Amino acid sequence: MTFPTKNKKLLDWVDEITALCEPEEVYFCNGSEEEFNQLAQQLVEKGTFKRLSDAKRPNSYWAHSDPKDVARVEGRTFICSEREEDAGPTNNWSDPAEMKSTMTNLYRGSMRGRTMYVIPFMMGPVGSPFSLVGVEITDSAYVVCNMRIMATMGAPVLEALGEDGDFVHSLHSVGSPLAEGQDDVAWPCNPDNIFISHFPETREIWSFGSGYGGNALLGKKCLALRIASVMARDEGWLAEHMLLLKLTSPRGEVHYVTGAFPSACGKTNLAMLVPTLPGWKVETLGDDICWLRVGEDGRLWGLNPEAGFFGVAPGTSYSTNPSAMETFTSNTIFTNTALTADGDVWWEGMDGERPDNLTDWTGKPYDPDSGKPAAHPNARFTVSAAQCPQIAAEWQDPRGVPISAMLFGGRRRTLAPLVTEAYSWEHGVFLGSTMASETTAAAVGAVGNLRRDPFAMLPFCGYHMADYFGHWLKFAERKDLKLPRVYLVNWFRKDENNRFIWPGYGENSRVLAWIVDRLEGRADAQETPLGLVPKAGELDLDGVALAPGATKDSLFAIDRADLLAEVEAIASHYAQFGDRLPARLAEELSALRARAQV
Ligand code: O2Y
Ligand code: MN
Repeated sequence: MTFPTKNKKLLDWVDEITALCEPEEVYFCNGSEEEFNQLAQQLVEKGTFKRLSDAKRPNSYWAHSDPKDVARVEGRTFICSEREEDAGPTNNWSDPAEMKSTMTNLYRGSMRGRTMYVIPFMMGPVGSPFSLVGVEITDSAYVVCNMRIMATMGAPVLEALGEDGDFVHSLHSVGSPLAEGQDDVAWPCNPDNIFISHFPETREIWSFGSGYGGNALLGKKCLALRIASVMARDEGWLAEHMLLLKLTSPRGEVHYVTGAFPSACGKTNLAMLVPTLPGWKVETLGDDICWLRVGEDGRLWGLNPEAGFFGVAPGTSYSTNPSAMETFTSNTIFTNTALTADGDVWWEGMDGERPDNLTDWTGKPYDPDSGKPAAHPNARFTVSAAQCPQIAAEWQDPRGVPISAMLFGGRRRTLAPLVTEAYSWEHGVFLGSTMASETTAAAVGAVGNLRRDPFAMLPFCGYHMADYFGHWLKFAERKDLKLPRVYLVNWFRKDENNRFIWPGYGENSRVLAWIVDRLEGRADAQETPLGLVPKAGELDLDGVALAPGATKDSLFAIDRADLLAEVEAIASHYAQFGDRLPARLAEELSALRARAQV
């Protein structure tokens, strides 16, 4: 067999995995459209894909997974650092040699009867010194099709790799070998043996048993966050779970803003916001991941390493996210949505009435009286970011863009004001390290539980979380830097009748406008124990539809008892880190306690 590369490390690795996994054949992906179409057609013939109506959604496909393989699985995600203490209390740790031994046994013969695909891919734009090359070996054609949308594949990657370039070894098997003559299923997987393992010291990813999303598209959470966060620690940059947007004011001022939000806080909606405030413009650069490096000008420059969106479909509509709706009108893979009788997709929260005669996300006729949703709550669309009508022209600028402000957010019924500005970078790190969000039906755990999710990185930080806090704090030691300002936002405050006070969506542009006014030195702020909030009249609330009877105070008031309870909750959150918690964060907590007691 001849492969289109002379890279010895890659050729040797392909040989090694071929010998281990024993595929029927090996196919080296070139990333072309023709290749995508051929694989998609094969998936249609196998029953994994159904081609949607070309009149409704040209060149688009629908897939539904095994019901036991529908989401990222945090409980089966491992950080296999040499020393357990380097994974920290928020990660599942396993000894790397033991994990490799366990998984080698699982991989042995795991691709029998299947094609093994070799996918050279790049995270980040071609030509950027910051882009990272990986090679994913997988036995899933569904993964190849999704990876082609989410990352750069093909000739430019092999060129960047050269004859002796290194790459992140990313191995994936659905773990479902086929015996001679055995019929395949539409969604092969091995849900009883799922392992999503990361070897941070050797920069390797080994994934087994799941064909779904972040478990299987290894460039995304595994490489661009877990492995990249370790590289970033070692090399002095940041790999963050953040959206990236461009904001232009009516005066023509341009500011780039990042935002870290836990699941179910409307991150993709914010990345594609359509402002209600006249004259303001938001353009999208990324909806999930941002890599940040110090530029020659001392500013942090942000880059979205992904080429596409793997977004949650349910709840997306022309009223919540018109840009997303326009993005996936064609060339899209939908997974675990419902299917309409006329060959289109549907989900709960889409505009209009629910159509009759749906096929539900399991592939069965939908029974509206079942009380169950037709689409899985974690149903997804995979689509190229280039199709987004508000994508910023510079979204693939190899240098990235200079960041003016960072937003941290969460879903909090009480306490957290609509917007709070951090007193300093260090205070911003404190706000990030204590981020929390109330869980919804779409997330793990009981509904309404407060889950601490520092920097929205709880499932994605590839090393000890307290060391990660320390890494963020180090940026403040460099006096040559012009760091972004940090803001905590909360769109989800509720009144005593359990109604959201703030309308959110496009109205969030009012908060962004205040932030720009702060950056431009035009708006005053008022000190509170939690940080700086808009002074009376500084946040434009003209014509905004707050919940009945609500006022600005309903969005900003800080209840003393809630605050004191929060101080103690943060103290117990921090306790898990023991001596490894940076002293500066303990000081920030003491300062908050003192401010709360005044
Ligand atoms: O793989 C999944 O089940 C989805 S998780 C996901 C997908 C896209 C963007 N973000 C996330 C997340 O959990 O943060
Ligand atoms: Mn995410």
